[in-house]
Amino acid sequence: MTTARKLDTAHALLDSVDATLNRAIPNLGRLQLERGSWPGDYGGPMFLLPMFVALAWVTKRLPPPPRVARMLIYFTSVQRPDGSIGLHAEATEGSMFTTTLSYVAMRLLGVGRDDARLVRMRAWIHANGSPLGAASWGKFTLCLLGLYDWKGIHPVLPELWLLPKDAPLHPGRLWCHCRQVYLPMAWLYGMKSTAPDAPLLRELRDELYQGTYGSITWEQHRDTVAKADDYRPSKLALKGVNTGQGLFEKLPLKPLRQKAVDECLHHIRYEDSVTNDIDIGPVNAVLNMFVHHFRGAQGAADLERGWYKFDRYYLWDGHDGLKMQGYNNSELWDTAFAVQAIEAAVDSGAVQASAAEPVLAKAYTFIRDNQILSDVPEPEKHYRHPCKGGWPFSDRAHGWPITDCTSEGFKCAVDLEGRFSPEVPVDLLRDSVRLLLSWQNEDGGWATYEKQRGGAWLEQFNPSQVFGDIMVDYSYVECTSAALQALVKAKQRFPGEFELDAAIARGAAFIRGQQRPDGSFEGSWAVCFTYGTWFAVAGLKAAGASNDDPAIRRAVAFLLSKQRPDGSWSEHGNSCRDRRWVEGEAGHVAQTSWALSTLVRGGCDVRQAMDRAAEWLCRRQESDGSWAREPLVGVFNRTCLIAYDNYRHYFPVWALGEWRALASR
Ligand code: LAN
Repeated sequence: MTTARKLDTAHALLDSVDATLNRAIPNLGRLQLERGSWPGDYGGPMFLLPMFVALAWVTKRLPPPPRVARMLIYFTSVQRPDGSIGLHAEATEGSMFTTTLSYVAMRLLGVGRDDARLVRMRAWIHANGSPLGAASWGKFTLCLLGLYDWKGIHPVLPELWLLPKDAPLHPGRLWCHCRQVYLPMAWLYGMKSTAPDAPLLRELRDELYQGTYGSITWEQHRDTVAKADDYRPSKLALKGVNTGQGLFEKLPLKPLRQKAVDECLHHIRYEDSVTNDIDIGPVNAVLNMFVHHFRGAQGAADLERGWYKFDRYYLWDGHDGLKMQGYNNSELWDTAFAVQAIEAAVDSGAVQASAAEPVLAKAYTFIRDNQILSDVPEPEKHYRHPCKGGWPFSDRAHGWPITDCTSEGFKCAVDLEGRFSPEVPVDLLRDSVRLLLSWQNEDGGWATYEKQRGGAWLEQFNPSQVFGDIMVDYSYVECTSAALQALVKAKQRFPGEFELDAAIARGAAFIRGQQRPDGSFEGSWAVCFTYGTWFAVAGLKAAGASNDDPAIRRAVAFLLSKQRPDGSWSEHGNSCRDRRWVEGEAGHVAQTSWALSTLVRGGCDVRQAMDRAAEWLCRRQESDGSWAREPLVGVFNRTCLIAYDNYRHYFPVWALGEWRALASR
């Protein structure tokens, strides 16, 4: 190519990136809610809606027919060609756990046993065993409905909550999500809470177990698990503990049991109260309500008060039907990223500041109004870390602060300081810094909600089968990078006020230690290596790494090796499950954005690779400034994908903004 032609194409690309950004910002403005955040579908996990339906049926609160019809559309749209339902909406194989629960849910919603969808589901269940092979949370849910016998699951002892606080197996040491799921489970198990029998349940027992229900030797099936549900097979250590728990369960210790379930109930009601009944996540949102239902008249007010959360927060009517979401929403997280993306576009010179101002103003309001202002009452007694100054993933009403959400919220609050009023009070910014420092783990990294409280050895007792790494709150590359970026900002904002250098150095060392031999970093909360590498490089750069730092060079080389001929990147969701790069089917906008952004920040010297990525992102934009929906890109606990519906709207803006700043230099 002649120099003149090269210049022409370079200009053409700059023009096209500018046009793309100037369509994307108004699009973000259109999608923004009045309160300043961005709404989005947070579906994906397939065990949630069935659990909700089971609760609605047991409590006689089934939704009105048009809503039921939308739920059935959801089950229909995610049913796999072989008749099964996967662990998440886009799973490449069926799961006994979710297929059984979905089957039950559709029947409870009024679908007849001869319905073609159910016939296919049943055929899959029987061809792959029976509900005896469902993963433990599936069996547990079936127990609540009387569709599985309590004798057929390992005990979930409420007495564990009476152990001395320092005991290695005390639930207070567990990752808060795990703790908050097993808490209502312990109450429900302790009480063996089961819905009263009903004709429909008798039919279901027949259909699911092909008439054998009465003759099952339940105790023998505690460890029975279908192949597809056995991601983390039970370890010997767990088997030992389970045998011990089984013996304990046989002892006649009525007063102790009462004391233990009362203790559990105290913590359940506390969790409801500090989250405005939203609860930390979707599973305890449902299980806590089951508890209140089974408490009878005593729980009626709690159930009544908590019920509103489902319609308002957890149920989402999306493009593929009505589902239950994985959290009450993802608004703080989305807003913080949208702000940084828009800032990058403006800083690059492509977008007029005035075009972005109204969007940023509203977003700032949302970030300000959703910072957590106080600690929960008596935190230590309830195994809670302080909260004041933190930011949640969703909103203040939810109330649980998270390390990386606090970091992203803090970064935005500082970046936009002085531009909009009223402002985040400076003392609350200081509280965020203190909180971030208080969360740093001994290994130098940051976990999700709390400091790591138990050893990794606890993972041997993971009873879930379908999820990996749920027992303790480990340090993660993503959380650590976000915290580092925030602390570096804190250093500029509050010079000399905090001891930050050592924390930053230890955090950077943690990230370095996570690099794989191929130069990549594994992501834990989105798919997968493009995400982890994006965070890792951002963290190392913030901590002062130069572009010729070998860790950065190797990360960049890794990404270059994965670029597709069309300029994009694409990782299949199974990368997380298999813990290795699995190439996706088609270029992915969010992943391409993370990769492009990493190349720019990492000082990639292959300009052509970055230009092809930028060009690809521009080409993929729709005429209204949006990007089309793409495969699920969020993940948790290695196996379960979850939607981040707004990633496609702001990550390309961020990456193109950064590319533009570099290209016009
Ligand atoms: C989330 C959502 C937010 C997410 C980020 C902040 C994006 C991440 O950087 C840190 C981890 C975190 C907080 C996270 C952890 C796992 C959650 C809570 C979820 C993916 C939403 C739903 C999921 C929860 C565990 C689902 C219930 C299932 C269990 C195994 C308990």
